[in-house]
Amino acid sequence: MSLRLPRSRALALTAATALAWGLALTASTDGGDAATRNYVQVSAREFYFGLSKTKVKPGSTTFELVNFGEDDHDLAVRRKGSSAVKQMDIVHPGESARMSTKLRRGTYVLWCTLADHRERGMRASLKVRR
Ligand SMILES: [Cu+2]
Repeated sequence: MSLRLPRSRALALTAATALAWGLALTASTDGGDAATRNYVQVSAREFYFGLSKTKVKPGSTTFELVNFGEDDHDLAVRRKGSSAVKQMDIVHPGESARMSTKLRRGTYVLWCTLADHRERGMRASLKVRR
């Protein structure tokens, strides 16, 4: 059995994380583009992916998958036109996990790789541009 975090606890953690990233962004605004750090929260439910933002600037990006559903989910990310897939481990209900990767200009597709979740709606796209 996996340990289930109460929903409110998961939300509080996520808010704290978002705040920390917000502060990091604020602190590095004078650093120029090299300091670009994106944070995208992906809310997972059956069967839906909700993104905290659908457009980011090129650079290091942290995805945080928060599983608000009742099934296991995961997150895979691929740039359109590329075959390279970045994927995280399974996230159990009530839990969250992060994955960082560097994004370049283009359109990225996000999806859940489990069973037929992608076909059922667990997919989204993210635009990366200046
Ligand atoms: Cu899924």
